[in-house]
Amino acid sequence: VQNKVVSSAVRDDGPSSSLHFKTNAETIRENIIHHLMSFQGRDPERSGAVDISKALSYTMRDLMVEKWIATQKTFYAKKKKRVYYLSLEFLIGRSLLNSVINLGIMDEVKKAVADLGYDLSEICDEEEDAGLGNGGLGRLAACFMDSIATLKIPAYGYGIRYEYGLFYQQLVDGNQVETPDNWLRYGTAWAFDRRVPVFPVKFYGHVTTYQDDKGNYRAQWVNTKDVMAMPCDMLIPGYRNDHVINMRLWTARASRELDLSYFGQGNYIAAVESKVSSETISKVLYPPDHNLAGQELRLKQQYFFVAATFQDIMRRYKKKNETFDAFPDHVAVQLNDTHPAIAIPELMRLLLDEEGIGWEKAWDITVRTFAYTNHTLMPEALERWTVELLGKVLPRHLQIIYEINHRFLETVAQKYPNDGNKLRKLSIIEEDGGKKVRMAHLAIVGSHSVNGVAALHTKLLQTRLFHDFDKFYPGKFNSKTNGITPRRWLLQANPELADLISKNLGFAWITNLDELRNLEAHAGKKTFRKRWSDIKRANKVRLADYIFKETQVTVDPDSMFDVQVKRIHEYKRQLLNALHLIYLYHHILRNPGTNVPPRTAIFAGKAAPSYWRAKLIIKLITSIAEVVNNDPRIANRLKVVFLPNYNVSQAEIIMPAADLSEQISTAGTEASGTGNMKFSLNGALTIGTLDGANIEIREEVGEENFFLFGMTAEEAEYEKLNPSRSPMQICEQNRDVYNIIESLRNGSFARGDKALFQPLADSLLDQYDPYLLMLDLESYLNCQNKVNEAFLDQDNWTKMAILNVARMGKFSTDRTIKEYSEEIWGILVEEEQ
Ligand code: IMP
Ligand code: B1N
Repeated sequence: VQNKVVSSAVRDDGPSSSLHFKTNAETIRENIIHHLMSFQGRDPERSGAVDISKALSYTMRDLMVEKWIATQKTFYAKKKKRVYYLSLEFLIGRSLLNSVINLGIMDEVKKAVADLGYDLSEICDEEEDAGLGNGGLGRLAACFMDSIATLKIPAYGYGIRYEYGLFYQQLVDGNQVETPDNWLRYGTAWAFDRRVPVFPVKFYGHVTTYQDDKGNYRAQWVNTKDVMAMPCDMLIPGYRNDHVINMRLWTARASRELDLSYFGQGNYIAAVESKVSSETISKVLYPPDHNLAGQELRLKQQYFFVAATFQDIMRRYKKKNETFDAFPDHVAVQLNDTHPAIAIPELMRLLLDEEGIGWEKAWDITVRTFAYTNHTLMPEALERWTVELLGKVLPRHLQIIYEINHRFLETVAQKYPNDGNKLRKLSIIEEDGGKKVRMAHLAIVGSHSVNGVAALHTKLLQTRLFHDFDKFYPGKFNSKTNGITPRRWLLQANPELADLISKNLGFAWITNLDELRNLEAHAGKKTFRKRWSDIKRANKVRLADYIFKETQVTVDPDSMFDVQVKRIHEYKRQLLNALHLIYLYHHILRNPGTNVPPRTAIFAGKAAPSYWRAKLIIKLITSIAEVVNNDPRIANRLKVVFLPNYNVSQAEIIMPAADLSEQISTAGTEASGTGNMKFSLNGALTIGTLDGANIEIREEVGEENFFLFGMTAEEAEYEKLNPSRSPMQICEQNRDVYNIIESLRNGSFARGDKALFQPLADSLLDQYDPYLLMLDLESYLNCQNKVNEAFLDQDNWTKMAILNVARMGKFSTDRTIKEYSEEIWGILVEEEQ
């Protein structure tokens, strides 16, 4: 792949200043050679791209370490309030090109690498993705880190250094097959394993009480099994501002290298087994998104990283403070969904049991410290731990949760006397069907802020899912629309377009995305549009080459690149997209003279390994591809491609090459979406529903530059309760629709196997289909017709694309992070001098 690298899009006002290391091409080259020899034992004359890639990464890290130390010192010097962003996922992707860009030494690095006989893009392609996340939630955390560093906010990311990230997806006979993502196989240059500070984390055991020296009874958690948490830091450079922050990712280590008590019993193997079992905690990322593993190991992962993180927070706080009164003035903790919500009882435990602070004061500190971000409305994704499991793994926390709930329900009872139903609905403990702890309720009660990730999502949290809480805590709920970092998603991924923009607008847009608005004035210029569409075409050629390399399918760069890339999930409705492709296939066969523009439908995304229906949807798409791509009557007017192993670096190739972005979830199901923003920022037009951030994107880019279809969230809700038409009726009334469904039943796409896709046909015709595919299908097909017509006028399409990009300023994570900072964390963002 030609991963072309930014050149003049990066300001040419020289390298950003460095302290110890000089950053000219010559010294960078010397450093690469030094790393090749001293750390890798390689002969520079016989080194390959892999070796150079690693040596260059170490060279970049050296540059960042100094800036990181200086940055940390400013935090101490200015006694700043610190933010801790707790997330079980950080989907970083690659770091080399990003660090070169953010350090502002592109030209020097390119020259250094060229002097060694290599092209920088080739070197960058050697890097493994750090895939420590499932999808949007994890990638958002990574974009946040970039903006936090760029805005110089005193913050840290905290998470787990999984040994295996999200599984590697292969397609075997069109079916998804998962293999382990062994990203650390050859080591990574970016992660610093540290020997200090190492913290013990307790599990199991039981709780006793004792009288402390003031005569107070205190709980003590004893007889625990301990695991050690070892820090591993990854550095995150801000964009050309000499500011470098870190993510601290914890690795599990046995509490003793080998448990000596086993040796006493002469049991060496048991000693090793016990070590291995402790270390499994940080072994692997759980792959289901929007669904619960419910497993003990997942709970242990959550507590493991939370407990280690809080010991680190306390250590740092205690360096400068004697008491805990000022804790919330110095520490803000943002919970990325409920995955780290066990932090709430953990902070209570530390304050009560370790510091001997009374309940009321400890609770006040806790609530003022925490803020919680909700990322989904899907009921099956709301975390609930059985009381049995929580009590076994974390007995003290269960006690504290019960006490929190008891006191909370008392305040509820005061406000709503004699309303048992209210108590049941709000309780942190779910009573029916085996007691469970509702982590979302715990997070709401234990935080001063609860935010949704787009306007509609927040409104639905307030009116549906957490309606009673919103009434009970007026003002606690707030909205923070997601964003993406323009550094990675435009400057890095689309260097040619970034270059064109910078040549016309200057460089301010890179850190102030609203500046893109000035592109509007250029949309009317023919020469500008020509340049624009040439760049889009070049990006499409690059993707076409990549598609050929990965799938051996040839696609036409002049066809419409119609793209849906995201996790495979019923609510995201990849199936709806597939139904349209079947329609198009039938349409072309029946009307060989039709003037629909040639289309290449591109899919990518992973299905959770145990989500058989999502896997069947992958099989359907690959099966449609097999039929359509090989049907000579279609004559290349429709191609279907499923790219295996969607990840961040693949997204960086796909986004710049898309013409049409498919954002077609059932209204009211996608909390925000962020892929939608990446496409639009790279000049794709969206076909989408009024869901998540689509609504705000459409508001910004203008309804005339957005292909809207389908029901609203309100209509969808209403239809579920009072269906206006049954899927069966729709099928009977519309010949095209009937033919689509029929082709799923008659084996047309299954080499004659009538049973294979029957479950999909059945779900479509089920009158209780929660995702309402049939009810939106006609509207979708009509809208796709409008897309076809619009695409025939290429010049106008380009105009619309330019206006999309020009109006995407709102969706920078710089704006999102400023809002979190000022409205939740209480930290004013310094304007750049
Ligand atoms: P931590 O905040 O203790 O994790 O330390 C992170 C980095 O901040 C250290 O490696 C030091 O470079 C710096 N640092 C730590 N403590 C202090 C301090 O008290 N004053 C100034 N800088 C410090
Ligand atoms: O978070 C993204 C949003 O843009 C998406 O709309 C939303 O679907 C996504 C359990 C999740 N919500 N919930 C998850 C991930 C892993 C897991 O184990 C749930 N992911 C989202 C960013 O706000």
